[in-house]
Amino acid sequence: MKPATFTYCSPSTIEEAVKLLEEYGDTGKIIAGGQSFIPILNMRMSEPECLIDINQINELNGVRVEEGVLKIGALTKQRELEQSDAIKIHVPILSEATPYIGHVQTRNRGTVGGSVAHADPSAELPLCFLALDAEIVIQSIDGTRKISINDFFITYLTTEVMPEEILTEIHVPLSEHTGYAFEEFSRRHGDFALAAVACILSVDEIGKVDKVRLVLGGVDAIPLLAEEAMEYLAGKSITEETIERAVELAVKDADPDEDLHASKEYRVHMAKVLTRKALIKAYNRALGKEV
Ligand SMILES: Cc1cc2nc3c(=O)[nH]c(=O)nc-3n(C[C@@H](O)[C@H](O)[C@H](O)COP(=O)(O)OP(=O)(O)OC[C@H]3O[C@@H](n4cnc5c(N)ncnc54)[C@H](O)[C@@H]3O)c2cc1C
Repeated sequence: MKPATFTYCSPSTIEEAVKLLEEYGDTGKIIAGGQSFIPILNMRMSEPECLIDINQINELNGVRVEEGVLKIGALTKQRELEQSDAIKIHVPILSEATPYIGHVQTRNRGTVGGSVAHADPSAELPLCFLALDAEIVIQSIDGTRKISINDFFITYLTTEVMPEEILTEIHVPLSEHTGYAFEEFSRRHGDFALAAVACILSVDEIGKVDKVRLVLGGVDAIPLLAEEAMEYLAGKSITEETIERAVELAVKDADPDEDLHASKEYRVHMAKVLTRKALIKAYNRALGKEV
């Protein structure tokens, strides 16, 4: 199928883009990398009156560090994230997770902001940004607002970004001596994950867990922040016993859909296996050990 007819606009500044978004409201849609939206248009699951192509807005591009915060422009390509030295140094979980996103070809087009705004619950970047406790920057003609990623995802493919708004940046607070791990299982390389886990963990001077953020993907309508497991682990040593308990707590609220790729039980089982692996890897990295 081909998309329904639309007007094509290509603003070159954020100001022009938000004016268009305001003008068209519900009937205007942003296109970034098009890797998710073009199929949606072709299947006529969305029939916008105006397609607002943000690819000419240079100010939405790039990665920079400012005052202890890593700022990633929404239009930054996933491939750039994968190859960025700043990301490898400051936020290595993103370097570990990005190669799982589709294929080199899709990562060359697909954008960081597009992945976060699209909000697929199996997508790698939303999981990582939730584990990293990121802030999402959103703009409209009324100005800019920041929202914690903890409050950003509403349900499948639905976020706090309103029709008249554009996601402009993702801010990640930087912290030193932090362990990290990203684990994923899919049937074939490049497929969306059947289950995935992102973990950020730091230890105190005697090796007990100081802070931990643990996020499960593919097991709910949104990336699942495993809060009970996080609370349980804080202040504890990582042992066989604490890991087993944390794994059980992490999947307590998991409620995955069943589809032709996997049953509910299988997804939960994989989430447990991956949570265990991620916790051990992140803990060892926090201790400075090779993994
Ligand atoms: C073969 C294939 C395999 C894939 N595998 C994976 C995978 O394993 N993991 C994964 O995470 N993804 C995967 N994807 C999707 C990924 O490639 C997309 O890049 C991503 O989902 C969307 O990013 P995009 O820039 O292409 O956004 P688009 O497709 O252009 O847009 C997606 C949605 O986000 C909105 N949007 C985009 N940018 C903004 C913005 N700045 N502000 C507000 N709204 C915005 C659009 O309006 C649209 O609703 C795959 C895609 C393909 C084709």
